[in-house]
Amino acid sequence: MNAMNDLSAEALRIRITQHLTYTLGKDKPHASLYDWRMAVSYSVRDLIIEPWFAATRKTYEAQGKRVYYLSLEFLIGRILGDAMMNLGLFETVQDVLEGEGVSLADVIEDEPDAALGNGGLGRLAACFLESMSTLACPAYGYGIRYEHGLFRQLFESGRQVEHPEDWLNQPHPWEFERPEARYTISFKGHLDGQSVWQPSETVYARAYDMPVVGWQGKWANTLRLWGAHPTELFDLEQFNSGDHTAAAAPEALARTLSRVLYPEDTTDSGKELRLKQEYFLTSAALQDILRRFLSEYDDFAQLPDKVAIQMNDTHPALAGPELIRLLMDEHGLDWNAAKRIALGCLNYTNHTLLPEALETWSTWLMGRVLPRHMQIIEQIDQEHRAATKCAADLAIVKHDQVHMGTLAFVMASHVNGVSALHTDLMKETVFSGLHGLYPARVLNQTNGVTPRRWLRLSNPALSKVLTDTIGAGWESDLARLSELNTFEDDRAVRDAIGAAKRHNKLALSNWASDRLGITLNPDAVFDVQIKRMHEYKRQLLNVFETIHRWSAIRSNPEAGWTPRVKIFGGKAAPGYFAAKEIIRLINDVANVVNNDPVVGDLLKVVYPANYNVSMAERLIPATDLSEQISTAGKEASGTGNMKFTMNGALTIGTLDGANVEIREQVGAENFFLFGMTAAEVRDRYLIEGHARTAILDSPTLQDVLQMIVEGRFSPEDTDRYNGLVDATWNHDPFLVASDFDSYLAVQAEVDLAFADEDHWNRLALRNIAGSGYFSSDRTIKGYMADIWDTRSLL
Ligand code: HBZ
Repeated sequence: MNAMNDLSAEALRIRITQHLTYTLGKDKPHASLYDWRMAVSYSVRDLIIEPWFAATRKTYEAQGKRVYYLSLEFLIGRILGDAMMNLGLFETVQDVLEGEGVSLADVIEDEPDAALGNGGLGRLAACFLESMSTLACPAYGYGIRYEHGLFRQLFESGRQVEHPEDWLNQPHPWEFERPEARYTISFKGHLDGQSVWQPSETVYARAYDMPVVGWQGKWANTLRLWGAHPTELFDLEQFNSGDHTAAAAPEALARTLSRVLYPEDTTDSGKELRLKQEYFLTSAALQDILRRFLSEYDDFAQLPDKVAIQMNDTHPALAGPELIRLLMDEHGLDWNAAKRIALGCLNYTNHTLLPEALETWSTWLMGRVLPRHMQIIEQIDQEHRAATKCAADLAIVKHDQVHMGTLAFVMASHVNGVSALHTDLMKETVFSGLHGLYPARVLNQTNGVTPRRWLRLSNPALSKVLTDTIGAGWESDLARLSELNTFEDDRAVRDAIGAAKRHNKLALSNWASDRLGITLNPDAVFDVQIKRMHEYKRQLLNVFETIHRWSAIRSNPEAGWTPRVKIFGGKAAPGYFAAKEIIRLINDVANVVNNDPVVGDLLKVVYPANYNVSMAERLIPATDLSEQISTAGKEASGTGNMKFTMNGALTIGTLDGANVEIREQVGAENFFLFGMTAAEVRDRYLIEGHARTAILDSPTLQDVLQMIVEGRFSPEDTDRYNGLVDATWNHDPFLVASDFDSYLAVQAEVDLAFADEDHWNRLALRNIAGSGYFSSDRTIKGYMADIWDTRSLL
């Protein structure tokens, strides 16, 4: 069934021992956990090389189109377990390590998360890479090899503090450095004559390749990450004369470019270094793409038939001007040809409509850092305005700002949103003008997630139930999960689904008691909200409900409550004050609730620090209730929502993003819907004092806010949340107050439904059965057919 299954445990044991001995220079009695992890990783990696080479050979032979996915973020997570699972090696490795007295779980846990992303956008890119390999779609991911990924979150007295992340502190066994794949990236300087760029700063982009293996090891693509290196060598003369700092300056300057990931998510940070990072990635990727193209072809007119470039949001939107520049200034094409070819290759995915996330750069900064690109952008803009006779509002450059969304839109063949609702809203709101000018350009590709990592790897208990029930093969054909529906009335199947969930909840409880010293009641509803901390995602609504529940239990502990465990996870951007206040409030509430003997086991609040991909893999399989409660119209899609559904959690959610499609797929009666629609939200904003009105209409919410201002959760500092409560009364930008009562009512329905265990298992079954649509394989097939025009090579 699978190329790697033939490998015997003995053969693998020999390979691992050889790496331990000859790569790591350790003998078994002295090998540490790290040594074992490295030896196992190298041994598994070796087995990817053959399919990787074979895929490259087939791609060259087919002479077809290649896909290039440009993204400032790839939130990959741990690699070893995923590679073992895709190669079908899990049991074999386990056997070998058991024989050596080493725990596979410990080995897997020893690997740091590759956190080269912030949240949804970066994790989507990682799921897409895996699906492109599974589908044998010839593709490269291009990104930056950040030395420090997303910061490590700690809580000090309930407050978030950020610590640097250091994943490259240890050798990274999955990458291959390619010193020969190196490009010069230029900045600043001036234009000679009309438009000959004389840059004053240069760095090298050096390639580091990671193989990305798909399901059953049939295909592997490459994730190529760029590291920045100095072009000027170390100044020995200065060093010898004693100025050690000045001697190292060029090196320091270059390396800052790939030093850290910007921790902002759905916000625009507007820093010069960020612009340089965006250009660094884009230019290196495009130079590499053109070099590869020229190694096989000689006529650039063919480029759009051989190359599809996907811009993951606007961060690589300099691809338009940069491709024009390379074709003109480096390869001698004229303007019209260069622009036509660039447009033919480029596509743009939008991930958010939030105004604060739409990137702009001042013409002053753009002109200083990239003078030639500023000139090209002006010309693209002039032609765009002349050809469409558009209103001034739709220009790329306006009020001395370059609008990257408009630039990306104008320079793309296809522009897509990430859920049906989001794409509709793009057309109706932020991009309505541009959509009117280019009506065939916008299309939808609803997001998906890889079922290999998010079900098979992270939830072996449920995976076994699925295979036992509907047979093997659902991992690469997730629509088959709908076959579960025919087992809805089979009590044994419902019980098995319930038992798998309980198994995962117990595992999570053990982890929570080891790591957080808190005991969780496995009979409680495990109610989970994990995602970036942002006001629009409304963690605040969830805390308010928690406070109400605590108070209601206290006033009548014998009322037959369904026990709850509220779990939160997520990081706030370091400068996002409002989000950080919500973090602190959650921790303060947890402190009071968890130490209240009156509520005891009926309510617990857990907020483990440093939520990341590995923690998601632990939490999602153990979740009963998935919180997807953003203000309608604000969450472009969501992808966590899909992972939960696949793992048999029920959703409490608004009609936002992909929740709409999840509800359609699983059936409205199996989904806890509440809150205003996007259209109602739009109307509500027009009502002056909407928050005050809603609060005055809700005695429960008044009580909750009162408890907070009285300092019930911050007795040592009773004024701590005055600002937050005041903002809720007077601003409430995401309509927490207006949706509060509706949310409470549906939470009560959840309690009732959960009390009937067998009924709940039936609802879980229907959710799993309806989740097949949300495989990223389906999404990638959509991109291949509608945007890239590429075919699978298997
Ligand atoms: O992209 C997320 C959306 O919020 C989420 O709904 C969606 O599921 C996911 C994948 O499509 N967006 C992001 O993670 N980040 C951004 O949209 C973003 C935009 C501009 C920035 C930084 C981040 O400057």
